[in-house]
Amino acid sequence: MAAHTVLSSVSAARTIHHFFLFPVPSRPNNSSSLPLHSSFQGDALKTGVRPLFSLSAPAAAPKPLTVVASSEKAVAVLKGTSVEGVVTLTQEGDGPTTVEVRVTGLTPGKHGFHLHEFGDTTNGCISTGAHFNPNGLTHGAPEDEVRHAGDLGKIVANAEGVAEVTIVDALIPLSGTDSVIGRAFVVHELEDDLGKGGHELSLSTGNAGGRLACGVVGLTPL
Ligand SMILES: [Cu+2]
Ligand SMILES: [Zn+2]
Repeated sequence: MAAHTVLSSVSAARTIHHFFLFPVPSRPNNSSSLPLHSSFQGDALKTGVRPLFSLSAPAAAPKPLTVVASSEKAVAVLKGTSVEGVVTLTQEGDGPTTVEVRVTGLTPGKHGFHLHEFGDTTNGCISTGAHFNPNGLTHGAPEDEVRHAGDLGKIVANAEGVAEVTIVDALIPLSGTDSVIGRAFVVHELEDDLGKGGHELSLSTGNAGGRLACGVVGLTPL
């Protein structure tokens, strides 16, 4: 049962799906907490009193009111010593968030890629804190049910050091109580062991090594 999808990658045409079925079993209130879809089907108020300024047309029958799902878009500009990139996030309604990633200046191969808790870079990427973990779980793979919300797995750089990938993930919304606006993406030196490496850091960070670049997620026009 997965909440995360990698749609495409320049270095290898991979497609990895990480969708939760909705509603997310571990967060039963999640889908109902965001009033993005609603309809009103109540009765019109009937007082039996004619309006003071009577119009010739009869009162319109009550129509169901539908609030169209909202869309949100956000961006993070990643900066490091030699690594940089741009991450764009879009979300429609309370659906999954699509994350488009392009990072340059990497060593070829796999690099851990996470959403960290704080959008604070006063002390460089270290002050972004730990992985975003609103549910108090241990570190895991994006496909795992037990994972940090911020566990987005890895990005893979090609021979030119460019990683380009599109990820779809249901645990990093752009609104609501678990919104990721104001938090930060971090690209790591090493591959994330997804909690399975047996290292003392495996269940907290995936033992992904140093932080090469980071950027704060902020809202941007659609
Ligand atoms: Cu990280
Ligand atoms: Zn984690």
